Amino acid sequence: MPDIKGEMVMGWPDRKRLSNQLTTDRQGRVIDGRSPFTDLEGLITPTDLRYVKIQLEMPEPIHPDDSRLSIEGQVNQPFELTLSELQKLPAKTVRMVTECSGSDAHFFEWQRSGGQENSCDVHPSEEGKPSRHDLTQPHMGQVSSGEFTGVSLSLILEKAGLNASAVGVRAEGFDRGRPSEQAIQGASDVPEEMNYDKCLPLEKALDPDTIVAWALNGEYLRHVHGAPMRLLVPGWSGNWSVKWLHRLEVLDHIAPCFYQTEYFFYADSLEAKDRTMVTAMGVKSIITDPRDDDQPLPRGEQVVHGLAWSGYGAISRVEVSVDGGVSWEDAHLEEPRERWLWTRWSYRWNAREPGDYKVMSRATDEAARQQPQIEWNVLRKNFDGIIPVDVTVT
Ligand SMILES: Nc1nc2c(c(=O)[nH]1)N[C@H]1C(S)=C(S)[C@@H](COP(=O)(O)O)O[C@H]1N2
Ligand SMILES: [Mo]
Repeated sequence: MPDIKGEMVMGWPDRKRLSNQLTTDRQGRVIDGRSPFTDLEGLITPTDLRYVKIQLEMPEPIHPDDSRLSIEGQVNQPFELTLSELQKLPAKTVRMVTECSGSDAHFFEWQRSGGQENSCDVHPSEEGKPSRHDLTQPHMGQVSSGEFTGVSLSLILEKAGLNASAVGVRAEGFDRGRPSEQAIQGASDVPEEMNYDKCLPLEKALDPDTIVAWALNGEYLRHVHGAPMRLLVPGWSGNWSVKWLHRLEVLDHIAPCFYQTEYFFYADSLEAKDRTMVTAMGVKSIITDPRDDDQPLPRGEQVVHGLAWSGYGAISRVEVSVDGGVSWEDAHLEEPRERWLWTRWSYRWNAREPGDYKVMSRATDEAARQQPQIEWNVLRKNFDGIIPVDVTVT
């Protein structure tokens, strides 16, 4: 038998399969997951390796035959859809990155303190530079890409007939619970129990790529990812993509949903009245290889690999610096480069001289936005800063 140091897969020796970092409840059911996305090949995160995030409590699953999605509010013709009725409408498939606003959050504190050790005042137990590849750290690996199949939300709204007064669409999940201690810090009005909901501005609701999906990566959605029907809002932070969707309410205003006004916002302090709603993701590139904890590299040709994505459009450029940001050169962008998906990139680096290097990457999107876009904010949402990788060449 060939000596492949891995696992037996389908009866044959194979590479070691990756796994995600899972948190389970007392019954062994998954309630949280972080994706080993920096170790993956290709563009689509395998479903088993996706991240999982819930704000309230995991609901009990609903039998697909019993599922109902209601469309109500400022419409001419309120109606309900079962899953099989939804599947009879013209469908489409959208490939996209979804990222939790909190992913990489600790880099904000690390960067704000000038990259010093023991800098994290929010979770003092953490020391030094966070490692993007260490999934045991909080806030790591909360990003994945996927191929979602569903129906444009705009088509459903069209069927219902929007009133001229329509301004927002409140999407509600059937999961219920109380926001966590962390989420209620600074919140003025905390409900005892609530359904997860978000109120999408009409313009984004009518984007044909905003869909109500029932399938992911060629299979029916799984319970943890919001089965049987889920909203997907490509380009915007993961928290907009409401799972376990059971109600769409068209409103003549933007409803002050808890996770819109009290948690997913940008501000300088929790007391600040001046809050900006978190919507589109920033422009982000990360280096997946080499890594801070790698052994010293031998002199000669090296390849720097990474991923880049943006909430506003396809990636048009990635540049790499090996001298800590003094000079930059273009990386090669690998095809395909899709609107909502991440782009893989690579950079051939001829490391001629031994020494210590700071390797950095910087992305630009087709809307001409350059990394970074998101400033430090008290809740540390949507980190898209440039993090150098420390590499030694011998
Ligand atoms: N109904 C409902 N939808 C939800 C959430 C939730 O708690 N309840 N969490 C949101 C957040 S914060 C994120 S990042 C994504 C995570 O989606 P995933 O678990 O499928 O990766 O779902 C969003 N949709
Ligand atoms: Mo999230």
